[in-house]
Amino acid sequence: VSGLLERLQAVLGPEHVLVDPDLRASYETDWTRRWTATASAVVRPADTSEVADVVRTCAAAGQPMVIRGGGTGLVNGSVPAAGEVVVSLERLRTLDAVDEVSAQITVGAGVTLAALQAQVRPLGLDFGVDFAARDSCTLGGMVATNAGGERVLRWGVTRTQVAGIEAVLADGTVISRLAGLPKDNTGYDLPGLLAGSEGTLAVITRLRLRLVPRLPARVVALLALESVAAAVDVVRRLRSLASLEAAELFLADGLTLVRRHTGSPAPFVATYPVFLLAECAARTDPSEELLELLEGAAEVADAVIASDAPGRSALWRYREAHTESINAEGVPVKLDVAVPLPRLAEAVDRLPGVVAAVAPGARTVLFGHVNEGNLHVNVLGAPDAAAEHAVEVAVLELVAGLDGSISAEHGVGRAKREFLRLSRGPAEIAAMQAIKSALDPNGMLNPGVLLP
Ligand code: 2HG
Ligand code: ZN
Repeated sequence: VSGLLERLQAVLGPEHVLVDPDLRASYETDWTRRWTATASAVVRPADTSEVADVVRTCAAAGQPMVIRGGGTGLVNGSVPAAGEVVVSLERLRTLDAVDEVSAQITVGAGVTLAALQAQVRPLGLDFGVDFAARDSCTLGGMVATNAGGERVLRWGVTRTQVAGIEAVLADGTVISRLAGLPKDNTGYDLPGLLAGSEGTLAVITRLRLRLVPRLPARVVALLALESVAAAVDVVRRLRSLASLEAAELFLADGLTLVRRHTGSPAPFVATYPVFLLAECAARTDPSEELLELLEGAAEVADAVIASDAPGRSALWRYREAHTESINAEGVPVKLDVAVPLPRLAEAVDRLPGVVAAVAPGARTVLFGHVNEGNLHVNVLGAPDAAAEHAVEVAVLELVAGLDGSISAEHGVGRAKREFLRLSRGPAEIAAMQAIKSALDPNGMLNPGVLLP
């Protein structure tokens, strides 16, 4: 290893090869704090050509690498497992000028979502994907994991926003496709393949991204409901509004937890079991069409509406503060599943029971993105590692039995690798393995992530 470190120092400069344990520490875990292991070193290349040098140098030495963006992942996908070199892309922060003619922008993999938003919003444009980790998560990681978030019902997942990619393959060669042509039928869609590949096929270094119009008039409604079935039915009708942009679910116990952690006031005088947060956005004020639709919705027991920015963010805080509020109570088992929308209410109904059966006394907090049938299952207080594993098995088998997915948006990582077979058949897994072997025959990139 020491010869390798010297070569990496020669390539990047000693200040960008971190070997000191204190300097490495923050790169050796993710937002769950559930997984940590030691890296041989953390390297911080500055651009595509330095990434290529790092990959070539490590590959020549047979040294596996873990690729890291903002470190906000939740599935042990960007954490070393056994002495890998962590390749942090945080210095790849170039933000090109917005191409307003095409409504596209080229960015470095290390640009944060918030920095991208700050660059494009003053021009009346926006990025179609948004979620609570925006200040820390990076575009490279978002594309590598095909992140979802809160605007998917309107604009689609991250893969949909990718118009081109530059990436370093496992042997250090560079593929670059950044012209951003919306129509380009010249063979395999490599950017589409790399999106969601979780760093196992190549290191994404630059991205050509599609932008959407920044819709200035917005209204948020927080609705109190008696059941998840009612929430699903309200969302079915809200979809008739072209302005609908988000439809998020949380429950009474999640609200209590968030209020305890944030100090936010109760949104309603009475207590309710289920809450739906809906946002509409348009060029002109969508409040009236939203209110008109809600007046006809008998299931809505109570509602708070906000169209000014502070009022909207106060309502969003109830939903977005779930992750940090849960983390404040302990290290949860985090699962991120999807079921077909007609079965969402059944899933919410059955999940706490299957968890309690294998981890008595544990607390199950459920919230998520209604329209995609996407539920975040956070379980606090499982007594030991065996119980945590039993929780994972129970939840993911229930979800598979409902024709769902074991990962709706966070990805597989190492955390859910053993469960991949619940969502993908043997032929599909073999096809994925063939692609991995073709592009990374020696297993240099993110070993152990995604594939068994
Ligand atoms: C969200 O929707 C994220 O806020 C995180 O996907 C979910 O912490 C979680 O479980
Ligand atoms: Zn989510």
